[in-house]
Amino acid sequence: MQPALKKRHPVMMSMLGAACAGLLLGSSAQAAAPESDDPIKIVLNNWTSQVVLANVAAELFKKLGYNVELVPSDNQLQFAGMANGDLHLQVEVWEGTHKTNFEKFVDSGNLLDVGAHDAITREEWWYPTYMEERCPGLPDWEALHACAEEFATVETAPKGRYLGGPIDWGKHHNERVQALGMDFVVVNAGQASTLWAELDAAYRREEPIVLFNWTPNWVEAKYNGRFVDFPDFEPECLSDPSWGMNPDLAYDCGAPKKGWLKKAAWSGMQDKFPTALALFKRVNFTNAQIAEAAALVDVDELSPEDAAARWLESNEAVWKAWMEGLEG
Ligand code: TMO
Repeated sequence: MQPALKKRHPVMMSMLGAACAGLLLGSSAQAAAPESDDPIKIVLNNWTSQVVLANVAAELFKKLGYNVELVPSDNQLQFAGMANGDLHLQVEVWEGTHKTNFEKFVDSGNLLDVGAHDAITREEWWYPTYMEERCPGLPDWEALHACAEEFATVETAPKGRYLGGPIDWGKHHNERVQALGMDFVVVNAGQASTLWAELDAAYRREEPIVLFNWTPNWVEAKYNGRFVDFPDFEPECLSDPSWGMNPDLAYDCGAPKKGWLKKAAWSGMQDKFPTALALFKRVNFTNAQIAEAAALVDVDELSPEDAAARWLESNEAVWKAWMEGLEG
């Protein structure tokens, strides 16, 4: 497509639209999108649904005439980047992964909490259901602890191996193992795909495995399994060592069982990309929509870009409602 044509069209339409709105409603017309040709910088993280839905958001902003750029960022450092305007928005802020840094920069005033999705999340240790015969009492964490040796590998024996996610997910699972006195060693996968490769290999042979997983995700549709129940989460568990069953250490609890999923944006979007921000406020994913986005790549093996296109096709009524009244 020719950039010159692509640009002129929305501007002309917006002038017409503004004139009509002014005549009919007597309102002062807001400049229509795109208010700036600078790219909206959308953060990419390192799990599948986030990458697909970041691409979905990019396509929606493009429909409004914006330029976009997808920028990979560290899970914990991204919030400083969005607060200072180097990055502009993030489609999936998970309570169990991001809460501390997200809230720190929202409190600073330069990062917007753009609201919660309908999706309810959980990020926790997870095992295939066939382990329940070998470890009576699961999903309770004390039953897992009692059964630790079942999960031992050459590198962790006699302790069990817990396969955690990439370090930048900031899970503090080592601290949890220490605080709860569990006979487990945390081994971190370098990337999410390692989790799924190891799960698949173990599952096919019904071998022991306990690993990090979350919902919404595609895993629950393909494998039978359950999250481990740890002592219930409360914020004080992380900040106050005296809270919980270990009086000397923090992190003696699980992750939230009904966590939130939010959206974050640079506060400067209000002035620089107001229509894009108005759209982003309406973006609202359900558990099923997020699981679908992940499965398109991890099960159906589409590229993230093709998955985003497919997702837009199968959710057209959903995103068209978000766009209503915002197109020039
Ligand atoms: C943020 N994550 C979905 C990887 O737990």
